[in-house]
Amino acid sequence: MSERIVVVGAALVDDGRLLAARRSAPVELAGRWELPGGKVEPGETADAALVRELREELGVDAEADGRVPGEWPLKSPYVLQVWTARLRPGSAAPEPLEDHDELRWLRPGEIWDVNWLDQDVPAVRQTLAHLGAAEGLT
Ligand code: 523
Repeated sequence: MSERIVVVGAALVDDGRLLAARRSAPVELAGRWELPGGKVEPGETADAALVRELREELGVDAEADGRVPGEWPLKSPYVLQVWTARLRPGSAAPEPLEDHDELRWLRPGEIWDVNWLDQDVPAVRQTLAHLGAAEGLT
């Protein structure tokens, strides 16, 4: 059927802060900030992909909470979906192990201080609308 491949992004929230990650590759995306994540593999659920990507890329033990409504087009055949996530007790703090060269925990009022990837902007906006008040992010 369709060639659509889901990329999951994590709205990783901790203590009223949202994690943003600065991409180091590929060159056309390097220096721009994203909700960290990656492609869902064949046979994998989106929330499992999210947990795997966060372990690989950031070295954390995270759990997915639920999906932020909506879906944002990326370069075909990819589409971006966002899941909220949190660190499990005892998790290491996130570190930029691969794909990223800097991380920032953004507090309310700092969310738009970083140069988000164009396609992440509507996803971040929707994430804030979805969980902002409950998580103290707005
Ligand atoms: N995006 C994107 N925003 C965003 C993510 C996680 C990904 O625009 N928040 C784009 C960037 C890439 C594509 O989605 O064009 C795939 O993301 P990537 O490279 O992080 O996926 P991986 O880690 O699964 O890719 P591989 O290196 O191929 O394993």
